[in-house]
Amino acid sequence: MDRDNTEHGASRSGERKGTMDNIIDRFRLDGKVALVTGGAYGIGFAIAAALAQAGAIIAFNCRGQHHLDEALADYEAHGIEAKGYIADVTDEAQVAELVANIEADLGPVDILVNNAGIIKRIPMLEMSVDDFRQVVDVDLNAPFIVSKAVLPGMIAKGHGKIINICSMMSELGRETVAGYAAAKGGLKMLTRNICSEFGEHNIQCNGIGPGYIATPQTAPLRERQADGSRHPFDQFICAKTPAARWGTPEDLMGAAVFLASDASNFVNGQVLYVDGGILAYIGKQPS
Ligand code: NAP
Ligand code: GCO
Repeated sequence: MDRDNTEHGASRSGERKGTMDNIIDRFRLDGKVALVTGGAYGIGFAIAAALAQAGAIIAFNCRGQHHLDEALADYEAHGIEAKGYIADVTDEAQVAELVANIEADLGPVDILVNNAGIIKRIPMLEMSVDDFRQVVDVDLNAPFIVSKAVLPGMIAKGHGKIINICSMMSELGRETVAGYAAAKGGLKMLTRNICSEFGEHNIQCNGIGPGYIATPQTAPLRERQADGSRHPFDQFICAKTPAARWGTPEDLMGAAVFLASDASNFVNGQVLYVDGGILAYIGKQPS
């Protein structure tokens, strides 16, 4: 048997050549329809912009006309042709109509980013059950609802990508975010379950776990104090993060394109943490 042949008669160099071709092309999303929930601003907007730059056709939703109009103007200003829809992701009927409208306007959804999310920062003993339920409804029940709505189309097409925007709170807790941590922990397991149930249909479901990202959601944690000093939480996070900075929505764009593309077809059920290293670090010793 010569150097290039395996016992199965296949040529090793042939195998190598097949897997090495066009690796950059495997990150392209040309012609793929992507739905980014909550894509009007923040992390969702940045992820939608990244998928558009890779060639995807963008659909996004939010709850109100004002945010929709502002978002459409922002997408246009970035040279991105996006279709926006008003839909509350916690409402199954609105989600069914959203997906039906997207399919009629653009075609079946190839890529779903479950990004829409809220947080309520309330000490647990002061948090009402209703507050807890509202957070779980948006951050966990809604990804289930929207995933269920797009999976039949993905199965019919023989491929699909679902990306759930998890969190460091999929791994860690902290005071005042009981509902959020419970929901994001559950979202990590929903990610693994969708992977398990639909992998045989060539559908990959993975999560992105952002660290602390500067968006409207975290603005209260970065507000300047009355004396002009930095918010204590702002200082805390920068000391806990090896990158010594807050992340930006743009920091998440590469991970989103990777998990939405053919480059990740054998990656399934994983959460990719884009956190500046915070989850790996005990934190800087106070000076
Ligand atoms: P954000 O600035 O508050 O944006 C949240 C988006 O979700 C908005 O577009 C909002 O749109 C939409 N949304 C909320 N509830 C909705 C509902 N019921 N139906 C439809 N859309 C809804 O938050 P962000 O910081 O960009 O966070 C985006 C995602 O990343 C969330 O899942 C969040 O938990 C997660 N995350 C954020 C960070 C961070 O540090 N920022 C870190 C880890 C994970 P409307 O309000 O206009 O409807
Ligand atoms: C908080 C923050 C975090 C971030 C993010 C971290 O109050 O602790 O809002 O929860 O949003 O989820 O990954």
